[in-house]
Amino acid sequence: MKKKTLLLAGLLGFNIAMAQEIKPYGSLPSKAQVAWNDMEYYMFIHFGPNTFTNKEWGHGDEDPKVFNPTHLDARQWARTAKLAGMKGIVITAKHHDGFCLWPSKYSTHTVRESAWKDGKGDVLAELSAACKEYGLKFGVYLSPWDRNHPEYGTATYNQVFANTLNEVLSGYGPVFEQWFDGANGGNIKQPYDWNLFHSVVYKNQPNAVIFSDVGPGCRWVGNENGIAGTTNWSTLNVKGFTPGAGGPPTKSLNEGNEDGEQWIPAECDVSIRPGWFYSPDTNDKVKSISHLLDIYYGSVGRNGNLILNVPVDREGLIHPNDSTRLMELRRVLDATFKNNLAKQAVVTATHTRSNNAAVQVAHLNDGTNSTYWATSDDATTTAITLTYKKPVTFNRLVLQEYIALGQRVKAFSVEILENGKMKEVARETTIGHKRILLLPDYTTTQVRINILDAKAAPVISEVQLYKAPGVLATPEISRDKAGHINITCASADPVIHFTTDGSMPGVKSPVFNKNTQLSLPRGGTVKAKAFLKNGNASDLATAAFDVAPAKWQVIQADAAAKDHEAGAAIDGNKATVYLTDRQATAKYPHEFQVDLGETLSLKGFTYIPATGESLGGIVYGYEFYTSADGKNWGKPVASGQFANIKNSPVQQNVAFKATAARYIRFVAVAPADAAQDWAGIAELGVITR
Ligand code: FUL
Repeated sequence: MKKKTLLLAGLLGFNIAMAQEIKPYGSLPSKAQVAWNDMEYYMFIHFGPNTFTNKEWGHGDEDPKVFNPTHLDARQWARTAKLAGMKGIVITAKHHDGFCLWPSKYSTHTVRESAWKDGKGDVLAELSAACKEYGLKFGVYLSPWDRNHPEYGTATYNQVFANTLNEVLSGYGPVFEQWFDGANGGNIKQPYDWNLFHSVVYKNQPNAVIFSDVGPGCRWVGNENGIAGTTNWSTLNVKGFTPGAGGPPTKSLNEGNEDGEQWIPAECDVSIRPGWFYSPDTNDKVKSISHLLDIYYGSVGRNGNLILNVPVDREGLIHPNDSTRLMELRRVLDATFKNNLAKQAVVTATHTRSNNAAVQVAHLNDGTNSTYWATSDDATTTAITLTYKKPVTFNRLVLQEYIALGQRVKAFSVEILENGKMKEVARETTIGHKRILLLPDYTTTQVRINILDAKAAPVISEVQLYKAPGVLATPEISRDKAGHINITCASADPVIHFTTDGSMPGVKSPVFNKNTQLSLPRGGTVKAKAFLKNGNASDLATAAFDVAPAKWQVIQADAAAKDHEAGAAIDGNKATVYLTDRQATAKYPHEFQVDLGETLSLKGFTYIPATGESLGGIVYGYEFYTSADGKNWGKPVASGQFANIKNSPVQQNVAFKATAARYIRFVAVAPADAAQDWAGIAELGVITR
């Protein structure tokens, strides 16, 4: 080995002796990207005026005085992230409303103009110090789309944004990730100077990973559900694409591109609540453990990093409902990944690369992904076998590639020894930084991983096996049109206990089973928990209902698409949807009128869009009218846009000045997706409480 190459290998931080003997394959990660992938799980914090105004996209004209957290404690955020097992925090330094969480020189819409700490506070200073104290990495989100800045949309704005960036990236210590949001829901078009923005990032923070739809550090995964594709390449084709509306197709974002031009791994962003910002309306809607586990396995388990948003509340704290859930999740993950059963196995492989001290079969189960095993260059199919003296029971398989040398594996299968024969129990595609397979319990003395196809000699750093404890599924609470409540649980044997008085259900609370008659046609709150005989309990499910659509009737709607009749919008079931006729020539606006069957004091309405394969028709612009007689409607009681509904199609709650009415009219004014002329409603509801 030449001295120079050795030095190079050392400089690149690659693994010890002779690593250069394995030729890197394809697009490669930088050292910063490798370190970033190792972080796997970190916190997103959305915080700003929206926290106080119940908005998802502020308009930028909010009075900065609304920003006034009463007990802001960034150390509590950092402590929570640390205890949750997260490795860093990324905060919305500036969201679309333009409000800066630090006293920026380049804006007059900042914490300085707010009521908080008499304008003397600086959230970024407090958070970066707290992250340092707790050993967490610190990252920043800055939205180029700015609905406040007077220069937005003019030739000078790009420099304003660059100055703003420079201020943040030079003022608060090391930044591990720079999050650039591609969203732009406004009418003013501003061509962004991405080269300028990137140069500011790299000048100040050469190790920062830059997030956008096209990286260059990491990429948006194509949805806000936190779920990557089962096939997930960390490489992406970016030529011809730009961040935001000009981004690559959703499938590429979700699955990457095999042999893509650049190393741009997926980051899965999702909020622990339905919205990105805190709202008191969502205190009871923190995602369940079952849901969060699906997200964890769908992101970290599929070669993606998970950035989980935990919105800070109006006090300036992480709400106890969110932190409790994070700790419950941590307990489950710790119990799952405590005992690596692969460590007790004798590991063998069919093809091991020779004459390379860095390559060892023993590295496969040594518990670290900084060492590896590999085949010789001609062997792109191979098998790794774990053999046990006594049978082991497992239900999770973790595989990791040594990504510093590129992503290589294209297909693999898993077999176990059963009755003297090998039986295939899984067949999958990519691995990347980490792949976790969820399997039923298997008891066996031999597990084999067959690499069926690879771009080049597989370089695997880890094979791990675990036995995850059973987790009781969170109960699901639903209510039908008439107001009858149903509570189910996906786990087999538990007893479900519930309350309707707001108290925590315990084993002494009433039992819910198929004979239970529970009806809440006028609304109410149901809390439920599942219990096993041994005392184990699920996490808490809560559902708050308003008036049921028992007496409601559709009095006017557009022609409906086949199997999607108008009644589905008010049947209490969000799985059935009303879609206007997709073949029809009728274009926006679409109108929908309902007779509530009685006069109610209305304080707002709710809209759940139709999502899922081949549905769409998500409404963006809306008007909402009320009437006492179904004839005189007057001016709309509410109108506007459902902010961020395209990427995050969750229930929308719109409040308006209380009014007594028997008839309601929802007008879909503009679509979220300009290519879709039809409107869809999974459920329309009213707010009376
Ligand atoms: C989106 C934004 O529009 C949302 O408000 C949120 O910040 C999310 C993380 O990114 O593009």
